[in-house]
Amino acid sequence: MYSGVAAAGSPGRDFISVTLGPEEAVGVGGYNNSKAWRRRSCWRKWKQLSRLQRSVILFLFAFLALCGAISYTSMGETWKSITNKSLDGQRKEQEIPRLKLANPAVLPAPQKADANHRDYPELSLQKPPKLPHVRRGPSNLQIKVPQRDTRLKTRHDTMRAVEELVEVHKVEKTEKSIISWRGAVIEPDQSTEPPSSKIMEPEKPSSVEAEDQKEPVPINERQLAVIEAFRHAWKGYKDFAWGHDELKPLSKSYSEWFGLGLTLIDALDTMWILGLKEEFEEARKWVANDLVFDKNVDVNLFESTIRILGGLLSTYHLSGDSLFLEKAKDIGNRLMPAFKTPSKIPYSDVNIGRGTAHPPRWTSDSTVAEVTSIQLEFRELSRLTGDEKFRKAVDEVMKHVHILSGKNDGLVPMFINTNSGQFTHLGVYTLGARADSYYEYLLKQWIQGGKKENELLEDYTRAIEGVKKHLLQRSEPKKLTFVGELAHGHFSAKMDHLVCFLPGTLALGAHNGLAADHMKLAETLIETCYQMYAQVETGLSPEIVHFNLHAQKGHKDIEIKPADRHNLLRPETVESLFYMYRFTGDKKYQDWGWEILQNFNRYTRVRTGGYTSINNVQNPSNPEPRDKMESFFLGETLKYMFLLFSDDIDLINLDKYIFNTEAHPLPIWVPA
Ligand code: DMJ
Repeated sequence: MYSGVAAAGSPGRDFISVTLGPEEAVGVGGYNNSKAWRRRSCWRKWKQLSRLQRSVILFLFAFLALCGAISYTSMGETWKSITNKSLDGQRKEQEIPRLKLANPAVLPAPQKADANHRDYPELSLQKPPKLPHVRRGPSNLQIKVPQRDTRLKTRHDTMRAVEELVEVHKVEKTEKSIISWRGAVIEPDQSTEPPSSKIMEPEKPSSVEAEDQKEPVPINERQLAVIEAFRHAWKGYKDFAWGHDELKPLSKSYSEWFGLGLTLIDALDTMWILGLKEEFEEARKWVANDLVFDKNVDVNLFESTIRILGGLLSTYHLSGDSLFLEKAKDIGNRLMPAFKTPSKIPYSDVNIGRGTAHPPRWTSDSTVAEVTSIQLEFRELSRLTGDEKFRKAVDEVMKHVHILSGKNDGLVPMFINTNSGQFTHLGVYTLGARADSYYEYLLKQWIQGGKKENELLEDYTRAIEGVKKHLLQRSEPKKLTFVGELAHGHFSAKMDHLVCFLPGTLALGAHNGLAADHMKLAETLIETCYQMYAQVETGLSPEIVHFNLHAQKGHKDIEIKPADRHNLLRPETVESLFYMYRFTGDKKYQDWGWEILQNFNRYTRVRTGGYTSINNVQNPSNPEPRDKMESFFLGETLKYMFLLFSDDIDLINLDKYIFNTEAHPLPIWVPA
């Protein structure tokens, strides 16, 4: 309360003095705090002031009120801009947190663990209120933002539980622990037509994000064991091979193939699917800061397409992070010189820095499986970028092979010449190395494109008939159906482990409406693939087996030659087990996969981190470690294990996604 105004309005002194005096609050006759007295007293004081004094006081009031109004508005602006800046900052530095912002409870959003606690302390405890979706995606590229995981939800207690599972044997003994974890529902873009063969428009951002309302499926004990295995493998890679192609876990070093961080890229989407936030974020930083394709290095077109281009595209789809699409475009463009050949059948090798391509030194042939198993990736790259050249190049290869002579009831030879465009080394037919994924990609391209490209389906169904006619036999004593090889009319009872992709592919075809006997065949073949593990001393399959066609006392169905008894941690059997379990729900497939995981842990796990290929699956006391962890162990084997053990059919829904041959899921353009 103002009081006791001592005015000094003398001419020489141009100011007003307003003094606050407690004594003024005390009126004559003592303190009277009645409202009426206070009002009267104020009014009296006011009247005692000169006009000048009153004007000055009024002016001061007005001025203060104005200042107040201005600072209120600017604080609001500042607050808004601070909030926006922090969001932008998060988006730039780590793409994942922006997903958090879209819906923190339901997105996989790999990010620093402490950031989780800091920013979303409620995440581990309860479902936070829904926040409005933040539009994601690279508007500058005008690409379609994939609809992605809407349910990869992790809880910190899950991760803690994983950390405690240091030894897998502990997991085996553990009673069912109740660990709540949200599985992923990955919603690919469902609304897009396959690109036409004419001018393509790039995919545009969708206007509405898919919202998944389904209840999350809790993670189970076996999935936890896979997570633990992955983290152990990753630890080795991180400690001794970070940023290099492959870990050498025994010598605690690395090997280079292309010098492009192959294991790291191959493992990106596995980390996303397993919900390994910290690991993903760290790897993402490496991709952002250290992955450079402008290098004078020869890469194999097929391997770099399925592992690098495929890995980047699928990670883009799962995470929505445009960094991965940018990198995919970069490598895609750098691989294009491979197609500059007289026949348009691509060369096997490309120098991605120089932009030159060439066949291997000793031949002008390419491998049939290699030139026909790059299509899913390049077609998807065209769809995302609107640049048709990628799709044109790979479609041309398929059209060419479709009409080529030299097939045997749909079965293709293993080599094709880049000059003439003709098959070479005619007369040898296998579903194993050098031909395997030709068959896989016929079916998968047909599914990817919405089941419209009839030539692909035709070639696939013919080939399966060819397999039945020429390559199927049964072994003794267990009468296992297996896929052998044909060489110039002679049947060989040899089967590569690689052929074990076939049961899964057959099951996928049957699921997509192909003949029911494809599923029957898948069931018998997966049994054989399992026996390729179960009948061996370590419980791990060798690279190649020979089946006994005649019963002999004391002989099993399977013979293994010394040169073939290695195991490279390959995925094919686990891959097929995954498809079989998804389509039949028969738990035996999960149990078989669980046995395999345990045997990988027994015989290939390296104590200091990582897993190793082994030289001798027949010697449990010394499986002879090879000192190499292939990138596909993280990219494929452990991913398929995790999916096999999941009971959530929406964790990479097979009606919405198609896996490339390196287990990188890409969207089906027109899903069922
Ligand atoms: C992977 O690179 C791919 O699965 C490919 O199709 C075959 N070889 C390895 C795994 O065995």
